[in-house]
Amino acid sequence: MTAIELHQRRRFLQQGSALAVSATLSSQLSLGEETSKGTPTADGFIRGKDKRLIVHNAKVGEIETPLTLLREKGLTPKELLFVRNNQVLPETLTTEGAEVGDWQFELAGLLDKPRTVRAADLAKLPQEEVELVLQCSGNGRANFAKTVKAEGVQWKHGAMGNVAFKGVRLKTLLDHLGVNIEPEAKFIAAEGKDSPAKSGDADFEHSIRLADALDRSILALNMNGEAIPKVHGGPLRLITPGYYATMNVKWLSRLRFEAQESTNHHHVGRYRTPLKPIAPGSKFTSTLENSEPNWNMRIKSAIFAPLEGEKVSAKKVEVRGVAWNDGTAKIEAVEISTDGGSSWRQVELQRPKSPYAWHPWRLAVELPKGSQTILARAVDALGRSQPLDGSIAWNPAGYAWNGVDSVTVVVDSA
Ligand SMILES: Nc1nc2c(c(=O)[nH]1)N[C@H]1C(S)=C(S)[C@@H](COP(=O)(O)O)O[C@H]1N2
Ligand SMILES: [Mo]
Repeated sequence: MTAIELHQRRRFLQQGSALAVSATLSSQLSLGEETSKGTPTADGFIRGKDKRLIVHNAKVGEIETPLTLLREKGLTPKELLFVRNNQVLPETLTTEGAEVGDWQFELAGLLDKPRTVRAADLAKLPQEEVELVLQCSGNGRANFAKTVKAEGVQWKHGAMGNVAFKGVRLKTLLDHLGVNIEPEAKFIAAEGKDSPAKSGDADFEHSIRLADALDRSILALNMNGEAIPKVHGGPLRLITPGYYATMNVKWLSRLRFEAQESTNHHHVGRYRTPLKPIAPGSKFTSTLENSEPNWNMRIKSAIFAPLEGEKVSAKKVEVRGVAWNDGTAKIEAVEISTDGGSSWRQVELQRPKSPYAWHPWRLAVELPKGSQTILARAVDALGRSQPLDGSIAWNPAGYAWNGVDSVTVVVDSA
C-alpha cells in the first residue's frame, strides 16, 4: 500500500464507524458494491453515480472523476461529475433531478425590504444557459505534495467537470421584483438548506462580490438540460460562472446583501489563499485582510492524453486536453513543452461559445525514444499564465493549484 492508499484506508475506517450511526447513510450503503479495498463504490452512498468514480470520503460525499472518464465527454454527465459536500442534506444523496415543489428562498439584508421568492416562479422569467467549468478550489491539491503535502482530500484532476447550468440571471429577478439594493451593499452571502453535521459547527456559506453577482450570477434550476440533480444542489443553486465551485452554493435558501464579506468560518478560516506568497510548509491562518476568497478561477490547463505512464509511438503522439480561466479575459493560447519548459509550441485551440467552458486543444508531436515529459500551460489576454513550479502558490489547505500540467510517457520505436 502506498502512503496515500494507507491514508485513504485509514480515513475510510474512521468514516465507517460514523456511517454506522446514520440510518439514512447506512441503508444507502447497501445499494453499492465494495471495491477491492473494501470501500463502498460511489453509487453505494450517492444513488446513480458511476461505480468507477474515486471515493475520497463516503461519509459526507467526496468523490472524484478519474481522468480516464473525465476526458470522455465534452459535457460531463451527472453520473460522472465529482461531488464535494461539506455537510450532508440526507435526502440529496442521489443524481435524481430535484422537483421544484414549494422550494423558497429569501432575499435579505441591505434591500428596500426583504422578500421571499418561490423557486417555481423563476421558471416564468427569461432563462439563460451557460456552459462552464465547475471546479473545486481544492482540485489539483495533490500536486502540492511535490513540496509539502497540503491538508485535505488529495484531489488530482477530477474535482471538476464541464457542465451547462440554466436558470434566471439574478439581475433579471431583482429587476423584475423592483428590488432596490442599498448603495453600501458590496457582497452577497449565500446560504444553503444543508446544516452542519455537528451542532455548534459553522453552517456552510460564502460571500461573493455583488458586482460579479449582478454581472453574471444565475439562479439555476437546470443542469445539462434537466432538473439539477439533488446531489448537485437541486432544485436551486447559485451559479457564478468563472468562480470556483466552492462559491456555487447548493440548495440555495437565502441571499443576504451586505456591506462586508461574511465572517462565517467556511468563508474566513477556509477557502482563501494568502495575498503574499508563503514558503511551503509555513503556518498560515487566513483572515479577511491577509487573504482572498476562492472566487475567480486561476487560469489552468489539463492534459487529457496521453496519460501518465502511457506507452506511445515516437512517430506521432497526439497530445490533447482542455484549458479554462475565469472567463473574464480571452484565452490566447495553450502551449506545450517537451524540453522541460525551455521552449514552447502552440497547440490548436478550440474556442467554445461560452468563455467559461472548457477550451479543448490538441497537437500531434514527434518525440525521441525513452521517457519523455510533456508540459502544458495556458495564457490569456491579461497575460495570466501557469507557473512552471505551481508550489510558488503553496498554502496549507492547497487551494487554487494552477501549476503547469505535466505527464511523463514512455516513447517506443514503433
Ligand atoms: N450548500 C452547500 N453548497 C456547496 C457545498 C456544500 O457543502 N453545501 N460545497 C461546495 C464545494 S466546496 C464545492 S467544490 C461544490 C461541489 O459541487 P458538486 O458537489 O455539485 O460537484 O459545491 C459547493 N457548494
Ligand atoms: Mo470545494
